[in-house]
Amino acid sequence: MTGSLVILTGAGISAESGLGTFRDPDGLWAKFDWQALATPEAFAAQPGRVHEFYNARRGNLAAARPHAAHEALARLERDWLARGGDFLLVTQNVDDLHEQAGSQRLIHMHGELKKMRCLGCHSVMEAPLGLGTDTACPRCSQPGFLRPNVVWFGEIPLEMDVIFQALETCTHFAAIGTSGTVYPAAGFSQVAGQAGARLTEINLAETETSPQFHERVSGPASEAVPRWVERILAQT
Ligand code: BV8
Repeated sequence: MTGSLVILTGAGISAESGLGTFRDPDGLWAKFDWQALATPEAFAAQPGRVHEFYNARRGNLAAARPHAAHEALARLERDWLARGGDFLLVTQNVDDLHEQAGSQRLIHMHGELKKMRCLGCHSVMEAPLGLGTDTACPRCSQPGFLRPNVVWFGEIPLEMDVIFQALETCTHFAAIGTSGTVYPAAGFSQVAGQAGARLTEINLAETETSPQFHERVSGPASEAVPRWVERILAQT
């Protein structure tokens, strides 16, 4: 019986692709104030500054490539589905490294850095590297209505109904490269645990949510994730 697998990833899975994490000592929130850059209030107050912050990250992402952990999760999805199991990868990350590695059953609960949304016509489109307050919407031509298509603090994450439905019926849940500090994602292990799922945490270090997990796999994602994927495929 293969069962249903839900995997949650965070910034730690992209760290070895050269993208910064948020709360490590050299992380983004150590250098920038998230309250001044990653909230709707910040965007309303200083949209140009917020655009600059996301343009710089979009530029970094253009040069980033997936590594062995992203590839292992794409392989796990293919093999797990081929065996008749159910599979969902939920990422808090706004990069597109999971897609680049071939993952398809994927939800970006915090949005996507390479996309922008028009507050005028509500279209979601690919974002240019240099998005600004004067950029006109390619769909409705209105200038000044475009924002990064990411979920800021205080905003509702995407596809929460699909995510909770999967968590409430899963048999395995794994959290990879996330500090377990941002909700509602940090509460997912509890929901899966209440459904009787086996809980695995893969991380370089202990996290606030480590005590909730049945199993911990320690190490950098590029080594720990392929090792875990081989093991879980051998077990089922
Ligand atoms: C919501 C997108 C209601 C943008 C992000 C007060 C005011 C306002 C809100 C709140 C408040 N108090 C609490 C809240 C709720 C708030 C929240 O949780 N705040 C925290 C700070 C307390 N949450 C929200 O506002 C969310 N919305 O609650 O709406 C609701 C609730 C339920 C249902 C419906 C509606 C919205 C949160 C989304 C914010 N947007 N990002 C952007 O990217 O700029 S959050 C940001 O943090 C990223 O998405 C990131 O992914 C996420 C979590 O961080 P991590 O991914 O875990 O990264 P971190 O750096 O923390 O940790 C890295 C980990 O990797 C570490 O453990 C490290 O050991 C490990 N690691 C490092 N290297 C490696 C590694 N592991 C393996 N290998 C390695 N090589």
